[in-house]
Amino acid sequence: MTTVLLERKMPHVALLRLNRPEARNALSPELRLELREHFLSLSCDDTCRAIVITGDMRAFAAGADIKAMADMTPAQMMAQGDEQNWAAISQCLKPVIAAVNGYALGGGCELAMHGDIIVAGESAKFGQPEVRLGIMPGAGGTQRLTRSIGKYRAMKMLLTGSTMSATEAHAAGLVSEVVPDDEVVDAALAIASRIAAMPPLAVAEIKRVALSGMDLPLDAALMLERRAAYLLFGTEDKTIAMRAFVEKKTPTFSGR
Ligand code: DAK
Repeated sequence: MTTVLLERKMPHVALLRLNRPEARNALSPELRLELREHFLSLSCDDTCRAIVITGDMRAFAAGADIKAMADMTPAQMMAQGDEQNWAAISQCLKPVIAAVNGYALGGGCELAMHGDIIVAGESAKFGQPEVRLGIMPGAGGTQRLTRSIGKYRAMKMLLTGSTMSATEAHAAGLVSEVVPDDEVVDAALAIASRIAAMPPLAVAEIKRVALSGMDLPLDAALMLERRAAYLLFGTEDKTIAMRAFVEKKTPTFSGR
């Protein structure tokens, strides 16, 4: 069975649906591989300018597949090379919007945090319950959660395995927008569609600089920003956009 479904519902937007509803979309090794293949292929697909990733109404994803991990040794875990699967997502320069309904736990919460924007349904729940299984997050949970919501709220979740509601996650800065449960995917697609209408090179540079800059000292990050900003003055889309503004027309971007 295909564990990740790709839908193209609107121009330039790809929708990836995790498809293991019977296992609350637990991230099996097969699913992680399929996800990686989709991201690698969408990354170099010029017809895709934004990616929405979602699960179903009960679960975005309930984490790594515990049944598949239960008997694994450290060597087997390492041999899986799971970091390559996650890198395909984190290194994708197309904006990624996570549309979260239901549970986003463990690797599921980490997957949502690989998104640039997180849209959550009112009933969504976020958490890193790995500690209860005697393990810990391994796909960025201790780092991305702490950087998103701060040490004290993150530590409470990481050390107790407690969950956060969508409203709490929004207040803490983990979620971009909370909407009624049945509007989550449409809201995410609407954001993706707005982004897809922007000049793609500008979008890619903004994503690259915003994310890379977060890990740099401010001076270096500002330098990176300036260089990228200068670079965009050389694009065809900058000329198209500024001319359209002056002539009061709607621009159509070339992606060059
Ligand atoms: N893995 C496998 N199966 C799962 C699952 C999971 N994470 N979550 C749910 N399922 C399965 C259940 O076993 C059940 O299967 P059957 O019994 O029907 O065969 C089915 O999905 C329905 O689950 P429930 O009956 O429990 O459904 P409920 O709606 O009552 O509860 C729940 C939903 C999500 C609250 C509950 O299922 C639950 O607590 N699930 C486990 C959540 C969890 O602990 N997640 C963290 C997993 S550990 C690493 C990278 C990443 C990671 C580790 C290392 N490296 C690179 C080193 C990540 C680790 C994790 O994510």
